[in-house]
Amino acid sequence: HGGHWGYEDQAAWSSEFSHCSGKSQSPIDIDTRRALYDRSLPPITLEGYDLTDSLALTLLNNGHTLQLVLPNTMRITSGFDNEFRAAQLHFHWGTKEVPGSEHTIDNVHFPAEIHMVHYNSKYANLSEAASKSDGLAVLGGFIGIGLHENDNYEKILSALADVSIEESNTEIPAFNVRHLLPNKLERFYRYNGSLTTPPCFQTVNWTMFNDTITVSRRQLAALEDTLKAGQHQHLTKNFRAPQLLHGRHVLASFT
Ligand code: 1SD
Ligand code: ZN
Repeated sequence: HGGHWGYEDQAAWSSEFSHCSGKSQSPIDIDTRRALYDRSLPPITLEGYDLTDSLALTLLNNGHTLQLVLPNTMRITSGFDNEFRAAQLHFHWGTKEVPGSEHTIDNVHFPAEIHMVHYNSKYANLSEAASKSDGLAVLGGFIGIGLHENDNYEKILSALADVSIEESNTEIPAFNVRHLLPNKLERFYRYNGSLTTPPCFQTVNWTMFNDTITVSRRQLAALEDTLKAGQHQHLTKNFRAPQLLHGRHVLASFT
């Protein structure tokens, strides 16, 4: 733990974490009419995401989010100037009343958001890369409500009760993590931003996929209701408000 912070006092993060008041912060609102189509954005290639259940993955509640630790054999081999390796994925969500995605599309929140955090292969690990200008690439997906259970999300959500207490963890069988992302990876937004949590390092090359992932209402409710932060509080509304662009441009891979 590097200092105490919470989502209730996000306006005060910068008093302890100076980067949080920088000019390239995340999340942002994606104004679809202002996004610039860039035909040269290369398609994203994922290798080693098809994990099998011979491997176990650690799932944990760190008091700020639900996180799945990923093996660094999962790599993004094209789409960026460098190769990136996976470190972890985690979620941001709200309540039944308040949709909790971090990014917004034309000022509208989605119910939840998934982040797959990757670090530049030229660095040894996530913590070394996190402060480097070319250190991180996060792949983000909007999560909405659909009619059907999402069997892939259920591989994580079925273990929620085992990590309801802050700082608890469990092991789950690995699975094809690619299936947590939308089917179509070709349609995405791209911009330069930051970690959305302290210390807010401005080192993230952000990708937000256009297509929404859907889970059932019951599955979303499980995410919203099961985890605790501290002894009595629910872990909920763990999203940061959209930050100013300060002249940044959002690129789109599609028209
Ligand atoms: O919120 C996460 C934080 O938990 C940590 O994983 C960090 C990477 O070290 O990334 C941020 S975020 O920007 O991916 N939300
Ligand atoms: Zn995140």
